[in-house]
Amino acid sequence: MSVLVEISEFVQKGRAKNVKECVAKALEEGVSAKDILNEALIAGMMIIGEKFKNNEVYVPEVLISARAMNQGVNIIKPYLTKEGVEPVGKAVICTVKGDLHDIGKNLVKMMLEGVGIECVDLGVDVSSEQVVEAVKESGAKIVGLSSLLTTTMDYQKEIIDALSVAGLRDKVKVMVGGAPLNAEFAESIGADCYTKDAAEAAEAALGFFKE
Ligand code: B1M
Repeated sequence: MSVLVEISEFVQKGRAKNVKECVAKALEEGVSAKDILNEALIAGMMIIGEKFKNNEVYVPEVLISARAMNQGVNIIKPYLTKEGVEPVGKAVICTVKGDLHDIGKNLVKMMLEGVGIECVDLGVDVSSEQVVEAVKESGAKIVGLSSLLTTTMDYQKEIIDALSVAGLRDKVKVMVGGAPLNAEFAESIGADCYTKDAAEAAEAALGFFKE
């Protein structure tokens, strides 16, 4: 069994200690941090997601797997985030109101920080008022919104509208993401960009700062 499959299986079983050991082993074997993230840690979480959907596992198992995945992420973090990169600017990032999913948002934050973007992380269940306030206070040039539920994705538009009402819309680029979204949806709500994963988000954000 390859070490990546092994990690994925330990994530699914929620075995944090084994995940950490195998991630360290994979790094020693020269497997890239990006492959460990995408092909093992996220891959394992996706399988749990499918099982959750089919009622084969329940909330506690999902949380235990998420914890195991995060322990693995902590080990590869220094490899994904280039140390000593010059700060390029600020972003406000959050999971929107009504939504408590933060694993993807945290990965996006980590990748943004990795390319030198300072993140003001507002956490989960975040209102439009909180976003507007944070943009005013921080002077961030990017707002990153994450939604994992079909019932919360429309709230992203409310945040964009609130930024317009506050006179901030043309001062920030709004980036959106999360499993139920796509580029068409992003366009329909007036976002500046949709990216499908954390690595793409970091690239796009960097692009905005270079514009
Ligand atoms: Co929930 N949940 N969940 N859940 N959960 C989903 C999303 C679901 C698809 C599962 C399913 O039924 N198949 C489903 C949503 C269905 C729908 O909306 N149509 C669902 C549901 C229904 C629920 C509850 C309602 C369940 C209940 O209580 N009955 C409840 C809602 C709570 C709430 O938010 N109000 C709930 C609760 C939970 C847990 C608390 C148990 C846990 C969250 C723990 C946490 O986040 N701290 C959880 C989890 C873990 C999941 C699944 C299994 C995994 C999500 C995840 O972390 N994936 C998920 C099933 C699935 O997605 N397959 C599911 C791994 C993560 C790396 O991927 O977040 O997609 P993701 O992030 C990706 C990209 O999307 C992208 O980058 C990341 C990868 O690089 N991305 C961005 C994300 N944000 C971005 C922002 C960007 C750019 C890219 O720019 C700013």
